[in-house]
Amino acid sequence: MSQLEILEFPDPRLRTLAQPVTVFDAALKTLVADMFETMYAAPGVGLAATQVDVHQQLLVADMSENSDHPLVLINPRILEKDGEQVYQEGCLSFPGIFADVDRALRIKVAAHDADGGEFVLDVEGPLAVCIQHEMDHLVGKLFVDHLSLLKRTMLLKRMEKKRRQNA
Ligand code: GNR
Ligand code: NI
Repeated sequence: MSQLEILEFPDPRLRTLAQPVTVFDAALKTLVADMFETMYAAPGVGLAATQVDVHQQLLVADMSENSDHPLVLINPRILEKDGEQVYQEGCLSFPGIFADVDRALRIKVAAHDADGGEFVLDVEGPLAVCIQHEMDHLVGKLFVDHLSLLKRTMLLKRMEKKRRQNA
């Protein structure tokens, strides 16, 4: 297993549209294992392939207390969504910045596992937030895109300042 490098904003590769996975082979399983290793080490609760510069529709997540409920979603698609929730989000591609984002409360999502089998997941609350956040990455969308221009500008300035202080 190996840890992968996580792209950070404003890397333009974060805006890439991911393509569907068509081959469910050993290389895909290695990628999934490496993404889990990268996510747990960060530490994070989710990771989209886009963030490790792999432009395929693949995401991993684990929002469980003990980090023992790994979820892999390949070629995920939303079947239903309803309700609304506001949750304070962070993103491994935006170290140190957090903001409240409005999303659906509950989603029903169909996806494939690493063996190609299809399943449907009905989730709500924080896990629903995480999956929506990761699915956004797969279409090149970032959590700050959900904010008002004013809020986004303030946060990005704050991030720049932190970056300069750390340099
Ligand atoms: O680790 C992460 N935490 C998080 C917290 C609130 C809402 C979403 C997330 S996802 C994030 C990891 C990440 O950047 N995934 O793309
Ligand atoms: Ni993210």
